[in-house]
Amino acid sequence: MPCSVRSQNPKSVKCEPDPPTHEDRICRIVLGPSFSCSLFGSLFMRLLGSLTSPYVRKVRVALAEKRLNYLFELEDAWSRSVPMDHLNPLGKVPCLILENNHSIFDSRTIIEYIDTLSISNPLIPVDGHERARVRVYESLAEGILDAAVSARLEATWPGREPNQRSQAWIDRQMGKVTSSLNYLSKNITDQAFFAGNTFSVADISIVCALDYLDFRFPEFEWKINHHRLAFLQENIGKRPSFPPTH
Ligand SMILES: N[C@@H](CCC(=O)N[C@@H](CS)C(=O)NCC(=O)O)C(=O)O
Repeated sequence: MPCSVRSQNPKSVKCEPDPPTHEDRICRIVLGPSFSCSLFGSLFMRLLGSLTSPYVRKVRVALAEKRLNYLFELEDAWSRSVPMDHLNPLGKVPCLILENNHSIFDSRTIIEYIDTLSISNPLIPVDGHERARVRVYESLAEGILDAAVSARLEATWPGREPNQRSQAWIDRQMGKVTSSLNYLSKNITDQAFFAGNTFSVADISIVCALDYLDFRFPEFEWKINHHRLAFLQENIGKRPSFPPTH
């Protein structure tokens, strides 16, 4: 059962999340089997992020797969009044703040870290070749996201005037997305997961990247040419860790 706690008043625990507002910072406790409200603020990792960031989503899915408790603290990296330089000098989310207040940033580094926290559901294989394959897919998915986010910002970032936007830049970035999807389609096999027979961070990263394309680029009809990718996206996306993060 989800629980939400307003950061201004940590004692008021409710059982239904409040609708997020830009003014409010809302902490949501993501419950695991060993949850106890009295632990609030002392033992939990905190994940700073927004509900729409695909990079944050990757981390949320990974935390769910690893069955780890954490506090989810809504943070809009684009409209912060207080800088987050002391947490992540790049001013980006996701940012994971550990119980000792040390912060870890970049979704790939965060996922690598949380994979070490429990032995259940390993996300990154130990073996050299298998590990490299999974990490290449993870990097490719990250590249798809970086290109798609860059194209979207070029088209929509409010800090830019219409005559400062470059269609050539957008086309260049979307070209990277297209060639990455072609590469994936060519290289995936008929196995159940993107990088073989075992669920891994490659699946988290690719499904989150494909879902982001569907969310932000509904006119980009990539599924017409990539049936197998679309099938795996749908199938893997049914795992219980994915739907609550949509
Ligand atoms: N490589 C980073 C990318 C994170 C990222 O770009 N996050 C976006 C949110 S979708 C952000 O915080 N952007 C704010 C900015 O660039 O100022 C990761 O994987 O965590």
